[in-house]
Amino acid sequence: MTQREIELNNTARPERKIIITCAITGAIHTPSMSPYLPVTPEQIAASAVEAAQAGASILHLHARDPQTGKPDQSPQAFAPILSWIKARCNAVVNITTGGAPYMTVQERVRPAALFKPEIASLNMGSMNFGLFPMLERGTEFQHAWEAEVLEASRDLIFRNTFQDIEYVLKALGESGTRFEFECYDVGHLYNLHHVYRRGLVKPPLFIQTVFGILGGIGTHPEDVLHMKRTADRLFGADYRWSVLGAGRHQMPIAAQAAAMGGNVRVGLEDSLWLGAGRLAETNAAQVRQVRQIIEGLGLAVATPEEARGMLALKGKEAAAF
Ligand code: KMH
Ligand code: ZN
Repeated sequence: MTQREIELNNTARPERKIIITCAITGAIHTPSMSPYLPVTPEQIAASAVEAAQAGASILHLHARDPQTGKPDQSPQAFAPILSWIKARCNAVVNITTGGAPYMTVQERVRPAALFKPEIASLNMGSMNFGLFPMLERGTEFQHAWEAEVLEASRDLIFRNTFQDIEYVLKALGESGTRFEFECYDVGHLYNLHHVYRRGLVKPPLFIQTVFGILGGIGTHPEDVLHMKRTADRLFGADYRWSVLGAGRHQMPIAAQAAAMGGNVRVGLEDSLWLGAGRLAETNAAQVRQVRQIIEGLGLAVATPEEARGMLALKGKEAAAF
């Protein structure tokens, strides 16, 4: 494929639809940081359905302990969320295998291995994952674990070795589950290229380039360009590009990528904000905001069925929940 064809493939064209992923609750933020962070299974599921109604075609899911709000990667924590969502909307379900950075990969993979969703996340490299700057916000924490987890991130490696990556690929290999490849820095694109060249992952690769995690690449427009150019060079037409900007960088980075024909991820997992100093009250509010940006650019948002086609997914009924 020529450079020109690669550019055309990953550049905005009127017929190209943009996939909005919404990451509903995650494991980065803690309940005391925002009263709007969904915590219980009912809150997570209802917020996800609302985000889908607003235009998200993919729902990226984590679960939490309903009493403490601590990330909970047990399959039992996911089960009620999954059945509620499946009964109420047609969106693509994406289950995290990242869990929280302090969990083992064996623990992290369990819900996706059991429920065999259309998509699971796959983190493409080991890294520092510094959440401790959020201690400086003066939040009054309701639960002891919140400050402890943030503090512990000073000396924590989010472990995703080649062995771990292959472990996840093997655990989900037979399920037909495809991946959201989380790439937090340029080296992660090369790690993905390594497994791709070995034939362990199949195109089209859905690459989530992540900007602004302390330990990964920054949030400058040049960082976004560099990740895209590198992915273009390594994967050509064999990938679909998506972006996720952490915190206040969420919308500017989504706007930059959308203008370049990329797909976007929003949601309270990645940012608690809707504007400067203004907490987002729902996930749907962020979806509506990014949708306005996309449509303001003269582009269109993909439906779940269009997203399934673009990413070669197996279909909602093929999941095991
Ligand atoms: N929290 C994000 C920066 C995962 O769940 O596998 C990336 C993420 C990881 O969503
Ligand atoms: Zn996640």
